[in-house]
Amino acid sequence: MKIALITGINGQDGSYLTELLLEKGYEIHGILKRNSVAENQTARLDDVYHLIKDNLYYADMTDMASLVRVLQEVQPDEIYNLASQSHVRISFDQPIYTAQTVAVGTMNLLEAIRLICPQVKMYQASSSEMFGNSMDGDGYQRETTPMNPTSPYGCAKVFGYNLVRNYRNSYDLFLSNGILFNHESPRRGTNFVTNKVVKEAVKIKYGLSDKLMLGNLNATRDWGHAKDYVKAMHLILQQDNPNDFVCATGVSHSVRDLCNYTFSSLGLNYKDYVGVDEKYYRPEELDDLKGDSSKLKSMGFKYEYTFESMLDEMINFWIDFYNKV
Ligand code: G4F
Repeated sequence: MKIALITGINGQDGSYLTELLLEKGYEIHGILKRNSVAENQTARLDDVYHLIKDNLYYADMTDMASLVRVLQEVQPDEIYNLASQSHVRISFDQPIYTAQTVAVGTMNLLEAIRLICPQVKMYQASSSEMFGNSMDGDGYQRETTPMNPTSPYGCAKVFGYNLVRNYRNSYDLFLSNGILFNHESPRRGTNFVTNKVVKEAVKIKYGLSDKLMLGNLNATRDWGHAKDYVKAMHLILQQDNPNDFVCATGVSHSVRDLCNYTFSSLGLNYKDYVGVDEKYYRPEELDDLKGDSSKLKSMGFKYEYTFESMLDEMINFWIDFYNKV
C-alpha cells in the first residue's frame, strides 16, 4: 500500500485528491492548518473523514519543525504540496504572509524532504498565475512560456516552481511541478469568481438577493474541473522521471461569459443583476489565460468535464443547498 501525504488536505483540491487516492488503495495522511471553527476545518472531507481522521496532523508550511515531525512520522512514498494562501487579490493585502506560506513554505518542505525522505516523489502545485500577461504568439501558455507574474501570489509561486527545479537538478530528487490553470467545483471557495457568481445567481433566482457586484468582467480564464485536475496530479507522480506539466482545457471564457451562462441557465439576464465595484479589481490584472496541455495529454491525461458541465454541477449544488434551507 502506497502512503501519500497531502499538505492542504482540507482544501478543494486536497479533498478531491484524497477521494481519488483512497479509491486507488493509498493510505492517506494530511496536514491541516488550524481553523478556529473546528467544523470548518474538515468540512470538505466529510465523506471520507472516518477513513483518515487518525492520519491528520496540525502543521504549517511556515513552521519547518512541524513539517519535519510529520515527515518523520509518516515516511510517505508521495507528497502532494497543495497548501497555500491561494487567493490572488488577497495576496495584495497580505503579500508577506503569501510569500511566507507559498514561497518559503515550499523551501521548508523541500529542506525537510532532503533531510528525512529524499526517496519520496513530490508534486508541487504550481500555477498559471506565474505566467502573468505573457503568452506565446498563438495565444496559449505552455511549459516554455516566459513567466512574468502580476501578483505577489504569482511571484511566490514562481519562487516555489524554480526551487523545485533547482532542488531536482541539485540533489537528484523526484520533484515535479503541475502548472495548473484555474480549476473549480462546488467545493470552490465562494470568494473565487466562479462559485461567487453561481451562488449569488441562485440566491437571486430564489429572491434571497438582488444584486451581484464583481470586478473585471473582461478577464478571461481557462476553467477546468478540480476533480479532473487531481487526476493529473497523480499521473504526474506516476511518470518514470520528474518533469513539469501544464494542465489546462485549452478553452478560455471571460467573466462576462461565465455570468451569461450561469444566469441564462436560471432563466435570468445577467445584465439586470450584475454590477461592477472597483474594490474587486486587482492593482495589476492578469488579462487572459489559455493553456496548452499537449505534454500532459501525451502522458494519457483525459478530461471528463467541460466549462458548461462543470457550471451545471455547481448550479445544481447551490439549487439543492437553497432548496434545503
Ligand atoms: O476566481 P479568481 O479569483 O481566480 P484567479 O485570480 O484567476 O486565481 C485562481 O487561479 C489561479 C490559476 O491561474 C490559481 F493559482 C489561484 O490560486 C486561484 O485558484 O479570479 C478570476 C478572474 C480574475 O481576472 C478576477 O479579476 O475573475 C476576475 N474577477 C472579476 N470579479 C473576480 C471578481 N474575481 C474574484 N475573486 N471576485 C470577483 O468579484
